[in-house]
Amino acid sequence: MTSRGQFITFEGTEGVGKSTQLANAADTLERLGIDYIVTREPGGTPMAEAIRELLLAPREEPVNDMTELLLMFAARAQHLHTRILPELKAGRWVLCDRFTDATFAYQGGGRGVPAERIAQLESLVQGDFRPDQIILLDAPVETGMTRARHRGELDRFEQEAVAFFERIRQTYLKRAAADPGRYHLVDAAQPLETVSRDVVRLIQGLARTA
Ligand code: Z5A
Repeated sequence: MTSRGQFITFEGTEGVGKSTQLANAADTLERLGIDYIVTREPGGTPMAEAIRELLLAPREEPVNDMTELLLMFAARAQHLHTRILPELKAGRWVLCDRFTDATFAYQGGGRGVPAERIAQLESLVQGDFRPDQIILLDAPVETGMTRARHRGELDRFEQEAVAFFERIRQTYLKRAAADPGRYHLVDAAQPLETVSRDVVRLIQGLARTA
């Protein structure tokens, strides 16, 4: 019987290096001969990617917090049930750039939606399903912003002020402190080679114990 794959998510504020370290983790799994897929939220399927475009596009019309929250979970329901769960069941590891921790951090910490509301939607969409391991890349907000903002036009989230991202960072850190068995805090302010080395070691450790 094929054993279920591991669901590993990468979290953190803007520009901390999630995409870079996800690629590094994928290379590590490749070298270890472990089957995996790489995906992201919001997104990961054609329909969920269409919802991502709706969510990220800057627009004149103010976006209601509940609209944003429900669209995040609509995209997640599609991604989880049509892609993530089948891949895990087939024995592949799933490396995902953001998941529900981002909702607690951005819509909860950032926008101020009560965590209990988010937890209700989490149960509705996911049942008991949660990431096996969460790699939280942490760096001062300005460090990430400086790294990310060479890219030109800012999306709707990137247009927010530093204080918004500060609340997000603190929410992530609190969640990590409350569940140290599942969260792996990586100091993402270090030079790229050092962060990459830390992530390789982490993934190697997870592969040994999976
Ligand atoms: N969102 C939400 O609100 N609620 C939710 O539930 C979910 C998401 C799931 C899209 O996310 C937006 O959706 C996001 C939150 C919201 N908005 N924001 N902000 P996204 O993940 O696609 O967008 P992002 O957070 O803005 O990611 P990013 O800007 O692409 O950053 P990153 O992936 O963390 O960083 P990177 O691309 O790997 O690295 C950025 C640059 O820094 C790049 O040039 C690297 O070469 C460089 N880098 C990386 N590491 C280092 C180190 N250690 N030193 C120096 N330079 C480095």
